[in-house]
Amino acid sequence: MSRTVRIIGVPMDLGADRRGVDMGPSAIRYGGLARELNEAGVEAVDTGDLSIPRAEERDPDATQPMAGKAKFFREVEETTRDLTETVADTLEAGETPLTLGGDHSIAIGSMVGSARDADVGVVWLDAHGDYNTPSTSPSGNVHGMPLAAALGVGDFEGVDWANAEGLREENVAIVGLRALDEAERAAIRDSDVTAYTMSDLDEHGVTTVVEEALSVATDGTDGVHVSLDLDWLDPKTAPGVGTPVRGGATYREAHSALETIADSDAVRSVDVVEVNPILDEHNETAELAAELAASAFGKRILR
Ligand code: EXY
Ligand code: MN
Ligand code: MN
Ligand code: MN
Repeated sequence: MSRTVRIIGVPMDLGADRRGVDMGPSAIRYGGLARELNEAGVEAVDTGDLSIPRAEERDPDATQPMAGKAKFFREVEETTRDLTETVADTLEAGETPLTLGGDHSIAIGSMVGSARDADVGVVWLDAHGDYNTPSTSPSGNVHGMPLAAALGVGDFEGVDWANAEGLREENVAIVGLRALDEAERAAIRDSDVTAYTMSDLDEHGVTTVVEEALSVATDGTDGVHVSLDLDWLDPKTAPGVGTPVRGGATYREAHSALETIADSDAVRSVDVVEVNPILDEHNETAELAAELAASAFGKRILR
């Protein structure tokens, strides 16, 4: 039986400093997402975009319910609640959610929704750890916090809308890390999250590292949530992102990683985030995002 993938656009830019990432879902669709998914042999249906408030109409500091700083916290909560329902309903209907960002704060909703009625592991492909909390964040930008939020770390403990019920640190693997803030580094080291840096990729190769990450994420779980931040790739290959960091995954490493993930047959839900068309060159980062999503669902040259 072929898989039905439901595309959910989340044009969210309130979790990041650079405007433009809200155009990501359109750019990825324009970059050939539906065609790519069909070539992967899945049926693609498109829900359209969730509605996101405009930054100009909101006060970033209106709600700060905890210590520290988290800009647009109320709006992030609204969007998270909305996406949580959409993702959970999609899974309940027997379909696979593919959430298009938008900034990475949207992954809170996709993880909470995916792990509502199931035990879920996470493979997090990102230059960054996204493990800050409002108290540790140097920027106050929630796109640097989604993993900590979903895992209930620090200030996020007991924040019901942000905590992913069926997700445990032991089943989270970050792959491709190369930029961490000081407090984030300590928090990840103290946690039961497994973190693979770019040096691990250098040393062992992408396939081995991703296979290990998958064994972390599938251990005792019902499936895997894959969160692909395009800044995981090297900025030469994926220039259209708001927080580029040199020394990332190459084009072939990225394809290989997502193909390995598809081979596991464990994919439950997927995010593709942080594509910023304003910073992109000829939509190439958005096209790459579409290609990599298809690889995650099994697209192969000989198929
Ligand atoms: N660690 C930095 C912060 O928390 O502000 C940068 C976070 C960037 C998050 C990106 C998208 O993955
Ligand atoms: Mn990220
Ligand atoms: Mn990132
Ligand atoms: Mn291949």
